[in-house]
This record gives sequence, structure tokens and C-alpha cells, in this order.
Amino acid sequence: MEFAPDLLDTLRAARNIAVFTGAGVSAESGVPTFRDAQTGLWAKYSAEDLATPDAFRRDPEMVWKWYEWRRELMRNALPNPAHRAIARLEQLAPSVTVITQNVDGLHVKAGSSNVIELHGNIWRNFCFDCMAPAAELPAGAPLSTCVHCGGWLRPGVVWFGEALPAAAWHKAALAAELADVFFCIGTSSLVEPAASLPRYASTSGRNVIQINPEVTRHDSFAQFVLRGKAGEILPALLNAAWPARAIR
Ligand code: BJW
Ligand code: ZN
Repeated sequence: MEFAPDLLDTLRAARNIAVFTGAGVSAESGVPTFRDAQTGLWAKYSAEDLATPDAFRRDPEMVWKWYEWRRELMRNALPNPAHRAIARLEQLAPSVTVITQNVDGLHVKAGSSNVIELHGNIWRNFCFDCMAPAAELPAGAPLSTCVHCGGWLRPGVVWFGEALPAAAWHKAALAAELADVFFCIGTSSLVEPAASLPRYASTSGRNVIQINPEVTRHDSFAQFVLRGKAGEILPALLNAAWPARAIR
């Protein structure tokens, strides 16, 4: 795989790197994207109808079952070469911040140490009423109630219409504005406010590198657009930028 020399120079010179990821990064681990998770039994529902506080208020049992079904699909997923290359970047560049929209926890599993989970984490739960975090539940656990107030426990993700965790959002926006290089990988960039991050980086004069097999609405913000799968492009890109430390 060939890369532009100025792309490799830009990468080697970067002190702060931000890596913004979406579902495409986990696709090669077999994790269905949010929108793919509407097959079989769930095909008759729209994702937006299952991932909102109103949907949970209306039918907590149904929403819980959808999440249990998705957790089951994700339970055995392992980090793929894209997650591993992103984790390896910490050994190659002085400072790396991973900003992910993914809820599967695979960046942390791959060894990334500075991960901002903008849309939460599907393996955690908290109380819908008093927000208290819940103790870990076994696989396949039925819908259950909060030990503090009796409210329903819900998955620890951010639904449509809910604010992103404030501290995570501020940290991510700052990282986007300060990064010398901002990677935007495997996201359709349709869901706000996360989708604004590449624009923040670009208007702050940062180098944006886009990796996606498809055209996205944010390609125009990128100095470098790499078309293809993250799990193929990222390891090759790191090997090309740091040949003395290449992994074959
Ligand atoms: C590959 C690949 C490979 C494939 N390699 N690539 C402004 C304008 C319009 C609407 C809004 C707006 N501001 C807010 C809204 C409303 C809404 C929104 O954005 N709606 C849009 C649909 C229009 N946003 C919200 O409601 C947010 N909240 C909010 O704004 O609150 C305001 C507020 C403030 C104060 C108080 C109260 C409220 C919250 C958004 C939360 C989104 N949550 C979800 C669900 C998480 C839980 C769960 O999983 O169940 O997060 S939605 C879903 O989309 C999920 C994802 O993280 C997110 C992003 O999707 P992503 O990652 O981009 O995936 P895909 O599938 O779209 O794309 C995959 C890409 O990978 C594709 O491009 C492929 O080509 C590529 N790919 N294989 C590399 N191998
Ligand atoms: Zn409670």
C-alpha cells in the first residue's frame, strides 16, 4: 500500500494525535453497526425508536431485550487490526487521545489507555430514575430494578435526545482543537454533536485524515482521504510512517 510522503511526514511530526472512531472500526471484529442491529425479530423497529428515553419509558422490557440481544452479538468480539494499530500508536507518538462513538469497549480491550467514550458503554448499566450506577449483571440478565430507588435499570449508553456526558464531550472537543493530527475513522458522521468534531479540528487548522471505504459528508474537511478498511489501512500506514518499528 502506497501513502503520500507528506502524509507520512505529517504523522511523524505530530505531537498530539486524536483518533475519532465510529462503528466501522469495529466492523472487522464482527460487531454489527447500530443500524445493522435491526435484523430478524427487530427488523420491524427503527433504531431511533429503540434508542430513546421515550421508547424505554413506553416499553422498558422491549428496549432491554434489544440491548441484551446486541450484547450477546458483541460478547465474544475481539479487537481487530484497526483497534490494535490505534493502541500501538501510543508507542509511536508522544500523545494519543482516542475519542470513540462505539459502546463496545474494544479500544480499551486492545490496550488504548486514553479513551473517551462519547456514547457510553453497553456493558455498564445505571438507574433510569436516580442515575445511580448498577453493579455488573450476568449475561442474559432480565430487566431489573435499582437497589436505591426501585427505578428500572437501563444500559449505560447515550440515546437520541440525551446530552453526551459533559466531561467526555469537553475533553473530546478540546482534543479535536489541539491535535496536530485528527484521524476520523469508520464513522458516517451523521450523528450530532459527535459529527462536529472533525469540523472543529479542521477549522482549528489541524490535519484531518479520513479513513472509510465510503464517501462521507466530512471528506471535505480532510487533508488526506484514505479509502478502504481501517483494519487494512491503519497497520500499513503505521508501518510506512515508522518503518524501523514496523510489525509485519
Ligand atoms: C468502515 C468499515 C471498515 C464500514 N473500516 N470504515 C443537529 C442536527 C440534526 C440532529 C441533531 C443535531 N443535534 C442533535 C441532533 C439529534 C441527534 C442526531 O444527531 N440525530 C441524527 C440522526 C440527525 N443527536 C442526539 O440526539 C444526541 N444528543 C443531543 O444532541 O442532545 C442534545 C441535548 C443537550 C442537552 C440536554 C439534552 C439533550 C445524542 C446522540 C446519541 C447517539 N447514540 C447512538 C446510540 C448509542 C447506543 C447504542 O449503540 O445503542 O450512538 S446512535 C448511533 O450512531 C450510535 C453510534 O455511536 C452513532 C454513530 O454512528 P457511526 O459510528 O457513525 O456508525 P454508522 O453505522 O453510521 O457508520 C459506519 C461507517 O463505517 C460508515 O461510514 C461505513 O462506510 C464505515 N465502515 N466498514 C472503516 N472496515
Ligand atoms: Zn435508582
